[in-house]
Amino acid sequence: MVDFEQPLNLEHEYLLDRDCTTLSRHVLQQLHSFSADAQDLSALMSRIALAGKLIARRLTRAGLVEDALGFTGRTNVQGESVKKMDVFANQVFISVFEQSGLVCRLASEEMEKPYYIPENCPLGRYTLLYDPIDGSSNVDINLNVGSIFSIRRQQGEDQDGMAADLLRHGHDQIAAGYILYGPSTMLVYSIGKGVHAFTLDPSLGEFILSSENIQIPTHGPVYSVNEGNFWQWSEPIRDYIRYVHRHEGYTARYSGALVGDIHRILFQGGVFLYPGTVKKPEGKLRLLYESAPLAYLVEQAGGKASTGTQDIMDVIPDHLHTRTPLILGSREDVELVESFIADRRRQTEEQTVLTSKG
Ligand code: FDP
Repeated sequence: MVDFEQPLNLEHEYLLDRDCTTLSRHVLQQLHSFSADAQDLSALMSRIALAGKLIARRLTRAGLVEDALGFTGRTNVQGESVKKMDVFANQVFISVFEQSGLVCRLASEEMEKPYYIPENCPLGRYTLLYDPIDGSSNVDINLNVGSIFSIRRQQGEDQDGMAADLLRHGHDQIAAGYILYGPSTMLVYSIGKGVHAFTLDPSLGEFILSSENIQIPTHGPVYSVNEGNFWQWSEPIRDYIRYVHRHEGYTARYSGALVGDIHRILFQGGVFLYPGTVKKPEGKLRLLYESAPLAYLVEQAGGKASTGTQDIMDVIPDHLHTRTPLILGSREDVELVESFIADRRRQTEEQTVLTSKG
């Protein structure tokens, strides 16, 4: 029998409320609306979450199922060897959006040209840009990997199928985020209203809100870079690395998977660098489905993303798979790297003037 004299223990209500903050509910709460646009965004995020769950499920059993690990023997448009998991994850994103009426076009690292879902195109005015498996060198050794995504509104009819409307700056993104496949699977996203992290509860099969309004510290101890490339970098990047070697309070962390490294920096501060090299000044990372979505997230969290001389969000790609150098993380740390680049540039200019004067 209920004892009405006893004060109610409401702790379980709080827990229940927390367990109920699913991704789709969170999107609608953020937009304070049930408008068609809000419903679209909520449905888009739910489909991305479904892709994340399907990929996470395959990754957790990858060592046990046939044909999950290893290379396909093919190379992609970037000239990189394609892994079986890359192909699987790429197809998962396509499949979850088929017959959704949401996404007309998908563009990814694994496909030379955008992929059209014609039956969605009369209604679906959105394009999904994504890197299905980021950090794929980690797949075969059971270390963390991720998926990166970005959503843009389709501009115009794209009659020739060349997707010229995608060759625009990162401010056009209406949502972006990543899924981290680590000890737990996490989805981190922004729709331009802060950055929020969800953890997959496998018993519910749902992403549940775990951190809201994440703010990246203005400075952090971590610098995350492949130092094996030291002798291929330009002098200012080497100057910066020499600086952190000679000053107390810095520590190196580099996992080989961008999403994992950025996730650490988002929560604990620091800077991630994938600079250009003397031979490849454009660097390795792709703007539209790697650098721009992560820049959008980090800026929403109060951080900064730069090529070293320009904000990543302002860069306009000249083709779908354009690459950029990437320096991203805590505002002060990114600005410090930029200052090394600006100093060298100034010195070189002064030197040129002096030499020309004789
Ligand atoms: P990967 O090629 O394994 O997919 O996206 C490219 C990426 O991984 C990033 O995830 C990672 O940070 C970087 O490349 C690793 O490149 P290096 O091996 O050259 O350091």
